[in-house]
Amino acid sequence: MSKFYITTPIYYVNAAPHIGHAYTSVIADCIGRYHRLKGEEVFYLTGTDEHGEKIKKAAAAKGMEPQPFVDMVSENFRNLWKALDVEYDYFVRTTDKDHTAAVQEVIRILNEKGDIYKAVYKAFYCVPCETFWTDTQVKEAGGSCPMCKRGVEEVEEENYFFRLSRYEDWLKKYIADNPGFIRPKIRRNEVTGFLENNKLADLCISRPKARVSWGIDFPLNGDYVVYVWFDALLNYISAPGFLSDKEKFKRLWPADVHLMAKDIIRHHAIFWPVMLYALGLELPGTIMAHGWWKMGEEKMSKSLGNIVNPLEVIKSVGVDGLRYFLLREISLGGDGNYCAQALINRVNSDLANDIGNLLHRTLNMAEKYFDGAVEAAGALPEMFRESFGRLSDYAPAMDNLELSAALEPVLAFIGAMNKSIEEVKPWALAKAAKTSELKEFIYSLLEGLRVVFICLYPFIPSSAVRAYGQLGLEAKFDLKDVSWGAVKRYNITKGEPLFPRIDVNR
Ligand code: ME8
Repeated sequence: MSKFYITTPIYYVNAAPHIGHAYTSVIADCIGRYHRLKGEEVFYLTGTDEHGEKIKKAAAAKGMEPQPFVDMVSENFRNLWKALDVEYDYFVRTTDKDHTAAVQEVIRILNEKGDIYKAVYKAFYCVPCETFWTDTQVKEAGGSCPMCKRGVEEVEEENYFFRLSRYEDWLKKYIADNPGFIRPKIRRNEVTGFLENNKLADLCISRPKARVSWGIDFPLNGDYVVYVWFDALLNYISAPGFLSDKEKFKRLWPADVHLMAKDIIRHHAIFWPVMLYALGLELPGTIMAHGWWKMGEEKMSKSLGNIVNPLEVIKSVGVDGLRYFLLREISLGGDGNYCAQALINRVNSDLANDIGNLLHRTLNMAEKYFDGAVEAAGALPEMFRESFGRLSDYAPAMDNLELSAALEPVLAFIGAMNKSIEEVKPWALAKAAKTSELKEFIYSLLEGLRVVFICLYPFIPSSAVRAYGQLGLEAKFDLKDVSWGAVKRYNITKGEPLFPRIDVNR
């Protein structure tokens, strides 16, 4: 059985999750479910990033100690994934014992290889981004953090460094030789441009406890903790068992897809590959950076306070309404503007009018004309030959992480089926007692729906399960069943419409 290993970033627990976090996790869930449809062993890793100054400050602001605070916020993330049907396989927390031990072991290994040294460090630090910047970088950004534009602190202290610079030439060559490693192309160009214009500086991987106390003990010196990003990136190997389960690790590593938003591409496309290479480990298949959900011109972010709570959205459009909107509205890589009206329009048009209505009408007719029992009749009708054929574009698009594009042939087939009802006029066939023609037609709609919900399952899993219940089918989805004529007899159980129209004036 082949495996598929996908990750989301591990999210900071300084505040509750919002639509941006939901976006990444739902994309990863959709891709993971698709690979399960293909019969692969999927390992979907997510989790929370729980160390660093910013977390400690957030805990203090609530009058709490860091550990109970991170326990509480990490739980919020798990609750949201449950509400969003995000089916992960492992939830890593950077305060986990296994993770901590793996981080410390990695530092020992790299130290033995001569990749770690101690030196005085002078730089500017941005607490919200937990990132150091050089004098030039801060000057170029007009005296503030180049990433978030907020104020930075000047820091001068002794620290431990990882010899990133030693691997600069290797990294440049690796990126040049592997065009699919960083995606989309715009991010690949950004990273390549950065490497061409900047000498790769060694990475400061420790923080003195006198300044940052909430972190993993630095194994080479008890007066220090590990830099939060160095700690966090290692979750991708600690969770599949780098130290704790060698067999599992061998089976799962390397990750196939690391998914994240574009703002943390450099950490993943520069620090991370070098860390892995220095450790003698294989590199992940693809580092895929998606765009941002924005509110007007601004990125939706907890620090800007312009966030939308996914749990509130689920209350109005349902879990699959939100999932569908996030996955359909923007193609992976681009930015999107979050707008409640666009969300409602999308749910009403695609889900209620097109998909839900087709299912409901078909089930009504199956019940009315055949008491809900419809036997296999006829081959793939000529009128569906082209649109059904186009479904062969679905899997290549999904394999290539083009989720919104993968939906297009599915929606086109649904459109063709809706149109065929108007053209064939089954009510006229019934009136003329053309029973076999009528049965052939209703069977073809049921078969079409069966196939459509296999393709939609990764996007709207709970609705696909409900639809299968109404079609009288066991909800076992398999990509191999996207073929015509697999079900010999339908015994349908009509239920409530899958997607009631959302009334805007409610
Ligand atoms: O960066 N639009 O954690 P974080 C789209 N702990 N995606 C968004 C978004 C938005 N407006 N806002 C957040 C960290 N995201 C580190 C990661 S990984 C080893 C360490 C999503 O809590 C997106 O996936 O700031 C982004 O990369 C991530 O949340 C940042 O989460």
